Amino acid sequence: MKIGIVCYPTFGGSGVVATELGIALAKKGHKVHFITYSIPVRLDTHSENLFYHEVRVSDYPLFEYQPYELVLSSMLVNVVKYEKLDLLHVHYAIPHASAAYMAKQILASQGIHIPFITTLHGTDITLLGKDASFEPVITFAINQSDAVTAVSKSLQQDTYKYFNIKKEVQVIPNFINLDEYTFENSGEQKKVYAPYGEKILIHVSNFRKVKRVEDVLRVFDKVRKKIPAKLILIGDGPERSNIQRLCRELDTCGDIHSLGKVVSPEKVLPVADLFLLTSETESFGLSALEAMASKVPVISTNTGGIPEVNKQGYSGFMSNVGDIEDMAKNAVYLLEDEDRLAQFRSNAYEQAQKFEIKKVLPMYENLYTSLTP
Ligand code: GMT
Repeated sequence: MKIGIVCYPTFGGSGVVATELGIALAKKGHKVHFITYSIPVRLDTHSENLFYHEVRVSDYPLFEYQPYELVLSSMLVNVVKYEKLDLLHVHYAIPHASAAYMAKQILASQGIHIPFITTLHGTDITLLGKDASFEPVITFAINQSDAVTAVSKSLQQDTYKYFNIKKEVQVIPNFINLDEYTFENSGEQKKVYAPYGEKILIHVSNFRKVKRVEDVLRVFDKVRKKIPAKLILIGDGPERSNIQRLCRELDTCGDIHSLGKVVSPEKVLPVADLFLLTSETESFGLSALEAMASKVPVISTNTGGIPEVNKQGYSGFMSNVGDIEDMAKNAVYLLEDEDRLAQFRSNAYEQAQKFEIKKVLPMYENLYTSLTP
């Protein structure tokens, strides 16, 4: 099959899922065309089945805002037509679903019929999409999609709640490729971050407000008062300066390793003893799944789709959003007992196995087959 994938090429979860999906499809012999504004960060595999089409908006002085969506639609028309694609799969509704709808209509006027699938990832529904400035377009584009998927039951329900959706929203969860988790040198690497055998807590995100990274620091501060510990921060984003300010205020900067954006977090995650995910809302929590695949238990909030991923008292613990005391208490409970920690590590890995790519990929392939002649 020839599949066009539209996504954000950045470190965000939707781009990661779209890229890993494309790579897996290419390995199975499908021709996969990525259509976006730069090479997806995780697209480091070279394959005769993978193609990249850059969407470049020229900087015309009349525009205060560049019309990316129109250029994307035109590019979709061209790629579908000249590469003879069978379907389009767009990740993150804004603005990809409406761009795909526009391309579909243009192509239909030329006698070319192409189905498009919209995969909803989270903030395109729970934060941005439901905002009045987007809502009518998003509702329309979702209803016009040939199929719609959401990455968790929670996101499926939020979509029905916030939008007047006439289509079925199918749940296809995020997935993980456990073959990428090799645990190479993690013992040696651990000493780099924690030379005196301190426990290591880790957080990975795009440092947006919704992640409540300040709570990560506050939980860490409480934990290190009880147990010698270090914190690794992976990622970058708008909250970084607030984080720096808070670590100075709490006097914890010396125990924090900020690694910035890391292309392969699976190479660092296995050094950690606990993963912290303090989000206000989270449709799934791919980063938590990546931690569990690294045998790292998860201390998280209980919001959105997180309970579908992190099992209370098994792969980790969940607390109400903002309940720093409870999160710190649960973290100490796990870190203070080696046997307990080892048990939770193995549970976390077992939980991650439920989301193995080989279980999830056929769901997408079946959907593709159902939409093509
Ligand atoms: O905000 C992010 O975490 C990035 C965002 C994205 O779309 O790039 O992630 C969302 O999609 C991920 C992949 O499906 C989910 O695992 C994340 O939970 C979701 N983020 C939120 O809902 C906040």
